[in-house]
Amino acid sequence: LKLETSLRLALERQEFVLYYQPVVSLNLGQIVGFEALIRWQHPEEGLITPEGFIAVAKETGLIVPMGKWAIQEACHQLKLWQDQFHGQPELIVGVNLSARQFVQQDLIEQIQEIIEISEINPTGLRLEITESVIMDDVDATINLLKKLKSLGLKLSIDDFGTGFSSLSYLPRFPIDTIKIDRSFVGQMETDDGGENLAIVRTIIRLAHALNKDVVAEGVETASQLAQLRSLGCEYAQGYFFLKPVPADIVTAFVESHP
Ligand code: G
Ligand code: G
Ligand code: MN
Ligand code: NA
Repeated sequence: LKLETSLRLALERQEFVLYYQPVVSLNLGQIVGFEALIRWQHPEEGLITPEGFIAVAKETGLIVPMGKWAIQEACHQLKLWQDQFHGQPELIVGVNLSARQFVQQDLIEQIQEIIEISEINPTGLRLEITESVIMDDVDATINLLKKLKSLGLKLSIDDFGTGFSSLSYLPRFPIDTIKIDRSFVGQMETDDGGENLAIVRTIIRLAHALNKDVVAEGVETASQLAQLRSLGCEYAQGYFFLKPVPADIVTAFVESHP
């Protein structure tokens, strides 16, 4: 079977699941939210990560219905967490939004409908958009981002630093959070010239100058964590804390670390 056909069937058969990776506050030492990441629970081959299928999903446009399902599923889960952890500091759930999803004519209506049907408080939803989405038509992008923001949700730029977006546009984007790409964090302490450390430091300063939160991705060691803390980074995610896991495992984790 062609992968495209298999993916189409998998969507119909509801074989996709969301895994969640905690985002941790470095000041509070607490989980402040999660990033939702799609997985394919294949009946014969077991759990398949997006590396194996996301490129084909993007090329064929299947990422549009898959991505919509992911937003619906993440909002359904967010509603459960908002009810269960009501009264505790708000948990933010981030969902990736691909370029093909971003340019759909009815994107705003779709997201609005998902928010209404799931009955979430939209302040707990964060859509993660990469720089590549943002580059094409800047004014149209800003308009669309403003409409998304008016739904009450949060926005982040994902994989920041890898897309060569013009920095001059950044202050005009109504985004809340900048996520530092894990390639910089991963090489922060190992490259000879210290370029990656310089990039991480610069992104953190830039984010703070623009009043944005900053999340470091791909933190794998205690030493990287200490370095990020000393640079004033407030939030991080990565295998050092927890790899992406099913919803019930992160629920148990939050219950035991109130
Ligand atoms: O979970 P990780 O393995 O490897 O995810 C790889 C990439 O797949 C992520 O960087 C992200 O861009 C993409 N991805 C994962 N889950 C989703 C999703 O629910 N929607 C979209 N649009 N992309 C996703
Ligand atoms: O591109 P995006 O940021 O949406 O996707 C995040 C990807 O990074 C996911 O595939 C996730 O599984 C992966 N990831 C999360 N934490 C780590 C980490 O500490 N190290 C590495 N190598 N990958 C990570
Ligand atoms: Mn992401
Ligand atoms: Na990223």
